[in-house]
Amino acid sequence: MRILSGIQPSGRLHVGNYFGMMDPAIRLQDEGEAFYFIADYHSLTTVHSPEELRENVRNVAIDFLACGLDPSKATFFRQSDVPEVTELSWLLSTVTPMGLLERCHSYKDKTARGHEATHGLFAYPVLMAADILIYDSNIVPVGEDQKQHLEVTRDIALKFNNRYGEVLAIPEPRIRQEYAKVPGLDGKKMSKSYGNTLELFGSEKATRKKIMSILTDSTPVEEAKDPSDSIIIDLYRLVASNAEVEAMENDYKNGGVGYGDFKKRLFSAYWDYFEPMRKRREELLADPGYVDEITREGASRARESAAATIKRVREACGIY
Ligand code: AQP
Repeated sequence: MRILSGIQPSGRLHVGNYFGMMDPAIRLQDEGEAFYFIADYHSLTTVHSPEELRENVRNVAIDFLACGLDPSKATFFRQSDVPEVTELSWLLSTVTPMGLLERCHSYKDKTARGHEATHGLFAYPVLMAADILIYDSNIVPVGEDQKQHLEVTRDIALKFNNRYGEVLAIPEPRIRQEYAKVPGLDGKKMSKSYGNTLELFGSEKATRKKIMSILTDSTPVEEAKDPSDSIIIDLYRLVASNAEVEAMENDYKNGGVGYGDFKKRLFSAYWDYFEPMRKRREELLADPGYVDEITREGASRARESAAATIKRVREACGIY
């Protein structure tokens, strides 16, 4: 079984990325042949500074390894180190109906938020289909926001196979429902570009400040509060034990505890949860050559697999 997933170097990774994609991907590396990549071609649609892109790529590599990606089990590489993927993207675009892309929420959402309406942003799902199909992927662990793009990938693969024969494997998304859409500090989907994230490896001071600034209603300390509609509890649930969550829910219902106290508990649970990963990250930061070596080796393995698919696809289309 081939498992594939990618993450954009469009900013610092956050707990939404972690619970939606990184943690499931790390768990799956024991169950099949895992291919995980840093989607730098994709992030060019929103990151326009070369220095920032290089820095982001480096941080994503270090952060993913720190979180538990094991290069002896998973192939880890940069998308752009396998340029065959852009060739496949073109070949796929010749079978992709415009209507399929016009229906995609992500393009509308990003242009509505002020991102430039470029062809790259519009055609993003085709490159994503190529990312997945070029490695004959079976399972793709993603957050809920990528579900539609996975459906587009499947439609494109079926279109291609209808035209040229059974050339491409049809992938399945793997979405962990309980973490499908991690909320940001403002209650909207946590997203690098919304400025509402809880970073995985922010400094202690900045993280505490972010958590303490979560907006709450003005219910006084002594009064009961509603635990069913609380960002603090939603985030706490990600990093605390069931008993701790239950205790916080009871304190909400019983009154007598203020939001400031709940936020302190959230900070402390969050900080403890990522402590081992922070330590591992420090070690990786001290050994930059190691990280480069991992992604270089990963790229060479990924490229072998991509070359075999491209050969098959070219032959199917009549390009020799
Ligand atoms: N809030 C989230 N909850 C659950 N999963 C999430 N993912 C992202 N945000 C959440 C999942 O993380 C993986 C990598 O995402 P990405 O960085 O490649 O792009 P994205 O989904 O667009 O993430 P962002 O933070 O929202 O980035 P920007 O702001 O740059 O667009 C994906 O599997 C995604 O589902």
